[in-house]
Amino acid sequence: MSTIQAEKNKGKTEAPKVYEHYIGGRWVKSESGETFASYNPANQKEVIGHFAAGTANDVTKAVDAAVKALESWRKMPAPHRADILLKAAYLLESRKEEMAYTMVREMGKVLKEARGDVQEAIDMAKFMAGEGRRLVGQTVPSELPSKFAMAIRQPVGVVGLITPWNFPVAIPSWKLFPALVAGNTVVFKPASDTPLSALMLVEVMIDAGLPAGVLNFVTGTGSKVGMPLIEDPRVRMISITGSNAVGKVVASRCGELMKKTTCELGGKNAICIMDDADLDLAIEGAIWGGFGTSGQRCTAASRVIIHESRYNEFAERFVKRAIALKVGNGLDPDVHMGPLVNKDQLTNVQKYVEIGKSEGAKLLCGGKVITDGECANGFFYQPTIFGDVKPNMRIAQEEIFGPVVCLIKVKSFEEMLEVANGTEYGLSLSMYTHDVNRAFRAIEELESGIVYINAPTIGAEIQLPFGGIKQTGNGHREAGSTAVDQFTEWKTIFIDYSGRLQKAQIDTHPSKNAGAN
Ligand code: UN1
Repeated sequence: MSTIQAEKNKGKTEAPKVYEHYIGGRWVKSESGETFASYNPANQKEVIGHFAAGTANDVTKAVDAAVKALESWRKMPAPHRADILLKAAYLLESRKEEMAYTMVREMGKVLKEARGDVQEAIDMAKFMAGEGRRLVGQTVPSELPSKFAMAIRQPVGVVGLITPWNFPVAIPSWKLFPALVAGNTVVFKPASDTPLSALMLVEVMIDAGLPAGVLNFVTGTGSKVGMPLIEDPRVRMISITGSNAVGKVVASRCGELMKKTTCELGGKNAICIMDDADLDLAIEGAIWGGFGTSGQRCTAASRVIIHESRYNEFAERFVKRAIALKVGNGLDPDVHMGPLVNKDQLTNVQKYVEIGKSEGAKLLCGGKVITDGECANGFFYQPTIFGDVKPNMRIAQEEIFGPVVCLIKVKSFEEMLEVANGTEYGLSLSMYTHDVNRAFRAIEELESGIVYINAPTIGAEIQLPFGGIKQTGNGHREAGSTAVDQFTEWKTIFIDYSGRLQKAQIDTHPSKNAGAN
């Protein structure tokens, strides 16, 4: 099942490979015997591979294996679990190029970004390996003498990870590595658009020495694999990154089942450009934030809110830069923007562009599917900018997840904050200004989990919490040490070594004898 072999499949003579689930330490076929294909979004004629179409029974077997492996895995000292993660970090480094290349073929982002995606997983593996020697608990003074009070972390148990296609290696790593270092066992269902990138991550974990059953991998649809995973009572937690619509279905069902759930969902992020901003810097930031990964990031800067005194200059120069972006196959080093991931995404973007036009926004550039030349067989869309967008238009409120940026003109700093905060999402907001007072007010008042000053909304580093408020998430953070919070349960421990019955709240010194005095 080597992926080097898969790379060779690019050759016209060899048929694309068939890949299997990984359950209980073995590669196994789907019980259904059926497969689904993954295609290159830059060239639909290229099949990346065939993958096992999972069923509820496959999920049951994966959970069986995860349950079986849990006892010894959770008892392995965390620093030893961490050693496996560190080994995985080095293996990821050695396979970085191969994985990045596969990722471009599988989901379309440009090679530099694909390398960044794998790098994010490498960083996360190293960071979480360090957590193996921390997994910090609490020790506090007791209110009673000869009594010790502390709280420790314990694994949640078997956890289900459901991950998206836009960061096919990085996002699984944000979930998988903290889950493993904390002593959980895992059933991992990757997005059906990017099963091979995910499978390569699984191969790395196997090579790093993960014991059988600790990580189980089941490919297939949300309804046939994702839902049975959620429904299995032995799965104690679901961690999902995806759209709001799917996140709500998952969170509601997990709520009914009293299952721990972490949802990392949509965004409608904005770059704010004040009158004193460095416009050159802001334009480069808005290009990277809006069109990086073809706008398919939950952190994408899909709105740019500009002070009226700079609006015309910004709009003119920004449009010029966007038109100059080269769109094409992400493997071509001259290409700035790859395709959208699939036909549905393309249709969705096209739908929003029509909505924008009908709402009265002014199409400044783009707005079309690209069908000529080397783009003929892929899902390519022009970098698209709407001007004169009103904050309440649908294109300025709803997540489009494509290369479409809305320009909104405001009159003041206060109005800028209000517009930036005026969506149902709260992931990433950015402010370009050189006024330190405004910068700090923005930090204080922007309603989002992440704030950037003089940088775009994308590109968070892994050593700090990642996530959002409002409709973006359900109150947790991935990445950083905070990721461990998701994948552990607290156990509070009191050790009384006084040799007598001591009653908290009642015996407490000095009020104990208050009545007697
Ligand atoms: C996402 O868009 O789903 O901060 C994740 C960033 C990346 C991760 C994005 N490090 O843009």
